[in-house]
Amino acid sequence: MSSPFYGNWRHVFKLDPDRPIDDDRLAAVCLSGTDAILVGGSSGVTFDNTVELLSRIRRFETPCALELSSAECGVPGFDGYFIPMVLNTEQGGWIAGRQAEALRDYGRLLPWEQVAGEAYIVLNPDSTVARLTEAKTDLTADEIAAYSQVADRLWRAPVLYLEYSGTFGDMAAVRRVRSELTQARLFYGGGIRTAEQARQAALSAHTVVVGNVVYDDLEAALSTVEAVINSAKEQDHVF
Ligand code: 1GP
Repeated sequence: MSSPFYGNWRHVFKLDPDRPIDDDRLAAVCLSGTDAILVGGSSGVTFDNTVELLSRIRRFETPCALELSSAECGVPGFDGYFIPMVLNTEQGGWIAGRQAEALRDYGRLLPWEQVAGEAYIVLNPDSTVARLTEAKTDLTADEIAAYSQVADRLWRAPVLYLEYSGTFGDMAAVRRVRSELTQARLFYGGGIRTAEQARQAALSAHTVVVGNVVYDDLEAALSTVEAVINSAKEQDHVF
């Protein structure tokens, strides 16, 4: 079987269609050497602002994928699509209900060979996504590991996403999750604002997602690319 579209990603910038980004900043992000741009957001994402952002990213060759958290925003033309599911919520709609509705209405339109389920564990109680999905974020390391096994071993989800959006997470917990995975690729995102944090995240997860800092400190954001790529090279050398 060939590698999935995200199979080699080590560093990813996540851009929110609902947040303005000027052409210079977008060019710097796309030309930074990152492996891909992930388009997604927790609120205010529409078909129109997603189309607009995609068309601007397409001036560059950087691969670009969409997190499809609402069916109406299913814009064609991305290199890949992730369908998020939140594991640690008691609101079943975020686990499978919304996804089932979307597939009922739009499933026939999806380019399935470029679609991957993305199992989220949401861990920052103050993030928009945690509030929106009513995620149970006060998990122990054992509980995080157990939810990860639900995704990896029971559901065989291709991507497990530890989401600390807005705050830098517990790298020991992230490393433990990675060490216990049998097949899923581990995405880490949340609070990366320096090259050193990016390096630590790259030592802990397979793929490092950098979001907010793009909008408030471009230089710092760009420094995370080299930090992750170098860390990945070191690990490839050691292992
Ligand atoms: C958000 O995981 C990403 O979904 C990145 O988090 O915005 O905190 O970098 P930050």
